Amino acid sequence: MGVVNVTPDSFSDGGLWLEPRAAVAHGLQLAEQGADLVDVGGESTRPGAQRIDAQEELRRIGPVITELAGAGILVSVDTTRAAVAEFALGAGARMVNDVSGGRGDPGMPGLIADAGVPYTVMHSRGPSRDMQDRATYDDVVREVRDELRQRIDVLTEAGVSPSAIIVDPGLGFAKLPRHNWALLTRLGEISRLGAWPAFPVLVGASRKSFLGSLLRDADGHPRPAAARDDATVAVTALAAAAGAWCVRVHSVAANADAVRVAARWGECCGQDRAGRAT
Ligand code: PMM
Repeated sequence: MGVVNVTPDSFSDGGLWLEPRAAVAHGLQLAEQGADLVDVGGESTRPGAQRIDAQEELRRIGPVITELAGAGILVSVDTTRAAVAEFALGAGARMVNDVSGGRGDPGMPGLIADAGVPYTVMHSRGPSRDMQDRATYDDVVREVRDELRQRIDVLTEAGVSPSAIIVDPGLGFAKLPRHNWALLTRLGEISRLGAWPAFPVLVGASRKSFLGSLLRDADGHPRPAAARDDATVAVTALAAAAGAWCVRVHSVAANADAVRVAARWGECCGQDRAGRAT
């Protein structure tokens, strides 16, 4: 999944794709580089971000979604608002990616049930403005699983089919670096939530600050966002090999290669020493 942030203030690419023509060209390029999906968002969710209104969100993403969908690209809309999701689906988007997991708008579960589209339920703990204040866990994997399961209960009670649900641990959303690493290294547990069949898992590690902290320079300065793509590719390979269904990334080409390597790796795990399928 390639990312097109039509925002002035996203943490790694804010302002680059604010002009619709630039955003469309970028989305087309991501698809050419191997993205199966392009995720278009109009509102930054960086820690501390202030909200914009729905009209402004629609003004940013509407023309971009229409053009990309018209060009045959599988578009996902990154929004927490049911009205924006509904408009985006009307403009040709085929998936909804909701970083609030349906908590941001009580109308979202009903809309997804009616539209019958795939829906990414991301774990978070409230608005981006002050979410890092809520990054307190005794056992982050258990608590994220419990909180995702509660969201899934609300969604299925509203009529959303479990087969439409994709789950996402929400790296960096009310999480400290150690929480992100715990979730990444225990991805299999995120996909199995209660009695439901395993859900596909989406991972959004691309360029996030926990990678910047890992790659601090000798003076202790975090690696800047623009120089975190190689580390992102490493996470992609490991997450894909661990069974992730999708990785959401800013820079597609190398990540698409990593996904293919991981797929081959997985196939070869079922081989004997002579390379024959077992
Ligand atoms: N991260 C961001 C935005 N949307 N959606 C999902 N499903 N998962 C994520 O981890 C996620 C997301 C923030 O990153 P960005 O500002 O670079 O888009």
